[in-house]
Amino acid sequence: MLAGGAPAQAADGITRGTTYSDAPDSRYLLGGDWLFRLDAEGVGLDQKFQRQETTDGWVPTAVPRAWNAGDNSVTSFQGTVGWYRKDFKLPDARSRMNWLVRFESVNYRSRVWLNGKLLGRNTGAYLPFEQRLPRDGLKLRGTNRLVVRVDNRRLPTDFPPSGLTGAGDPAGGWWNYGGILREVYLQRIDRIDVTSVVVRPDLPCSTCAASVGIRIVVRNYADRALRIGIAGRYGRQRARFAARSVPAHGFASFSSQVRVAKPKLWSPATPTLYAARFRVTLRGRKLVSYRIDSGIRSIKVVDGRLLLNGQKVALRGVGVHEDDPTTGFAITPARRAQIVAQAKEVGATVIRAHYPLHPDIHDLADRAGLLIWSEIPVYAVKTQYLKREEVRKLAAKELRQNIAANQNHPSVMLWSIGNELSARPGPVQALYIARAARDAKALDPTRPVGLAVAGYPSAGCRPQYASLDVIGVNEYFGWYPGPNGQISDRDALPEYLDSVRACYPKKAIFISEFGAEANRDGPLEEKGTYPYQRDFVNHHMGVFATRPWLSGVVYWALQEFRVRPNWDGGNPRPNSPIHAKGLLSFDGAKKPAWFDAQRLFAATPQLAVP
Ligand code: GCB
Repeated sequence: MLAGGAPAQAADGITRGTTYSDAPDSRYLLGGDWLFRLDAEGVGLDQKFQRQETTDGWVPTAVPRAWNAGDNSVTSFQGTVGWYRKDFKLPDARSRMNWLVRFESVNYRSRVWLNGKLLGRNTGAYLPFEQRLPRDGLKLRGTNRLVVRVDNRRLPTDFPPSGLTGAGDPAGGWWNYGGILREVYLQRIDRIDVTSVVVRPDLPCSTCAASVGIRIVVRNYADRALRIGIAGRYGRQRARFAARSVPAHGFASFSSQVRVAKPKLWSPATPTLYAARFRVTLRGRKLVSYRIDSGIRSIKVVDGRLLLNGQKVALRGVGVHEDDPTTGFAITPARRAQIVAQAKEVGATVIRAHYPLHPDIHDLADRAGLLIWSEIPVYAVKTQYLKREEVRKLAAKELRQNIAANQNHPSVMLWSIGNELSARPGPVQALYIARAARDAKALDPTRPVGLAVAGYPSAGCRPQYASLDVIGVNEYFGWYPGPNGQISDRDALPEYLDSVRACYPKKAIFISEFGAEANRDGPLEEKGTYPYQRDFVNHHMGVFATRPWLSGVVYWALQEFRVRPNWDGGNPRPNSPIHAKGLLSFDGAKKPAWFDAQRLFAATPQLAVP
């Protein structure tokens, strides 16, 4: 799947190209052999693992790799420190080149050194970050040593936060896999780096011409100003950019507008993509090229409904986790393709996760016609922590980074700012929501902003949700009791849903979760059995079908995944740490309810509904 044009260079497992689009052609996968060292005693910094030249104490590993995949112990979940190391030679020794190292996802806190020198730190998984490799410390021809210290001990101020369940077990919604969970790339910079490309189609009406706004920001790494040109195309049309001078060590922004007279619209039914290609040139010679697969469609909330290309939708879909029994969250390209294929097979038009998905999944969803509910892992953060300025700052940063990383994908349907914060929000959450919605709109006015909330009748109508376009209701009526048993009875669901609608008539409402655990055969009346899960799916889907104002419904989840030690998920006979609400078992077998969901999804008109 590597694409980037140039022949692969195998030295040190470094190959040119990225697995995904929305990237320059100057990235090199930093694959091959890496080294790893667990540091449970926390002695690495004192013993200077970052400076160690020998390989004593290090064991071979590959990257991505979660060091605790398959270890279901409490200690594993609580996290520890691990070190990764890559000894490598640059794939191009020309001295005019600058280099960055790019990490797609490291869980959770990381520090990066090159040849013993600290380059920087990062906090938070699921979003990419880059560190510049300084010219003075970098060997053009010799062996360089990249060392990454990863600390995945969870704090209550992290996303997701640490905490304790009522029973005293560590809390959390998915397994705390430590390590470098997604790919690492080297990026070569031939004087000019493309720091961002935004391709934003605007479709005023479904039969209108589209106007595609393109903005490219570049940074000049050279000591003198450079006058550069950009040649671009969008589909079969040219995108023209005026040549400009970029100041030495400075930035410049290039803009263009392309009109597509009769666009072929992107939708789950017809996921048409337009190839956007850009070539940055200096005196006619190419420095770097960049590719994006774009799609023309509009997504808006109007009068309480989500409109795709001006038409109402009643989406059906599934929640996903990037989990795998063997690799944990460091999933392979084949596994990513499988997740998307399975979502399609069950008949989904939308998928949801609690964190930004891998860039490959975004690409696959663009091509397969799956919308993505794109969420940052601001998951069940307690108000006492959300109150802290530094927590809200990190959340705002993750939202910004998610938009920056994923906004060019037509599959991304909305920006979700979190999941299950307090169900009875007060001023702290109100402030968080208002600022997040404002920030998201400023960065990307073309997408709605949403939040997933725990569906409890006692929550009432909340003015704190005013600035949201979309409310996702996590609905477990008849499965969990909820506070004071208020959701024990599934017959209370219709009235509850209608009350939510009455509270928020102008917002689009989703069921962002509903589900029941099933890990065995047994009687229909018994929670945790396959018949119970089938009945649950049929009953709830039946209620949703009589609520045509629902813009979408997401079953939680497509497949089983690891949650946390002593997870029971409401199942009287749990198989901890496995979350068993999946329609597929962890090893991929279809449960009976899979076929119900598939049939009911297929029976629901999801797009262009009246
Ligand atoms: C929720 C969470 C989700 C859990 C689910 C459950 O509300 O958002 O992460 O997996 O409930 O099964 O309890």
